[in-house]
Amino acid sequence: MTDFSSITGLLAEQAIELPSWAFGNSGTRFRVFPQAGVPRDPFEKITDAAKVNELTGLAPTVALHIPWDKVDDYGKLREHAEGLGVGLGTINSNTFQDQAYKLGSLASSDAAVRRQAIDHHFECIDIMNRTGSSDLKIWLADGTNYPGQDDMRARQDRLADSLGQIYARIGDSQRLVLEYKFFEPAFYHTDVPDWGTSYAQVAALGEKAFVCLDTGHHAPGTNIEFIVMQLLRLGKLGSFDFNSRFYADDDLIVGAADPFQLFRILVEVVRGGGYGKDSGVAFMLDQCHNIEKKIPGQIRSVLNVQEMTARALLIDRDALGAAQQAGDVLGANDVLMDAFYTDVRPALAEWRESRGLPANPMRAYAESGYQAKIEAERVGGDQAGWGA
Ligand code: LRH
Ligand code: MN
Ligand code: MN
Repeated sequence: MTDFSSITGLLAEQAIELPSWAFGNSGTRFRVFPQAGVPRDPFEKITDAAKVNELTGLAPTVALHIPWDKVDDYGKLREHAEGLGVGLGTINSNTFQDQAYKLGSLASSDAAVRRQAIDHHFECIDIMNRTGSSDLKIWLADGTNYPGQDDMRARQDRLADSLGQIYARIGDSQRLVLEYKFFEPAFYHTDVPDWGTSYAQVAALGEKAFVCLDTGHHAPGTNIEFIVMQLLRLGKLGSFDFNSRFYADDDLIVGAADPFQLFRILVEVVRGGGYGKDSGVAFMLDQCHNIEKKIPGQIRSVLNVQEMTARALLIDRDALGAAQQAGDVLGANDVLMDAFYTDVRPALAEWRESRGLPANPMRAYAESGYQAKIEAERVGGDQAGWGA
């Protein structure tokens, strides 16, 4: 197996964007459980995200969701972030909460509704220009609940037209990433249900448009690493929304439900050139911590990604290639599993310390007194967005 010391340079390049909404109150459609100490505004969400970065060195940017993170002065928000050593990242649009979008947004049959949704994206691009963000992430709740409810083909055409108008505003150093999800909130058909549809739409837009793969957005049993391989092969994997799930879009801590799947995904990321600061593939979390505390939830998440990345980087690629070439079925599988079963935690702890980071960021947070401080100081924390 590859030696740990030979992968630290690559590990040092790891950057995982945190979602601002992970720090706010959240829940399911049955119940939101408010927690003490949650942020009262976008500034405090960024303060918490910066804490995660301070203790892990892994999370240099924070994704915003508009309008959840709407502020009067984005320059001030940016300064606040930069003062804490982090930057503002992806801008996520939201066309799933306004009543106007009941029957869809960019794919709606109502031209006025499409106009409203397109204008919302123009506003998001204006915000990106002020925050210095490079990615506009679009996820659409568009779809239908009943067969025959609307013309699926016409919806696809309207979607293409709306996306084209938004794409025309994307700056030279900006990107549009289109996220797919197989169902929910629409239950019969969804307008961007899978990677193929997202790929078809972004390929038609041009070279600044990419696919976003949210790991929780597939049917059970889907081979997600195959999709990762294919999108990298096609040069269209723009970003990940990492989380884990047992059943549907559970938004649990990444690597919690199926660590082996996370490993297999990262193996394909590394294999396909999707890892590293110049890869063009953005790593993000998209999670909610409904019952656990938010900040340690995020720390656990970035550490899980780091641990699995280390294991994926440890694979002896030469031995793997030789076994594959020789048709050695079990030998090739052994090479992969050797890396998967390697406990990288002690080596990572030592390496963190050598870089002035806490060996155990979870413990460092628990001992920092930060949680008690925010619980005492902040009263009336914000919803993550849902049920607000
Ligand atoms: C949709 C989604 C999308 C949204 C986020 C809050 O399920 O994954 O990325 O922006 O949740
Ligand atoms: Mn997502
Ligand atoms: Mn989701």
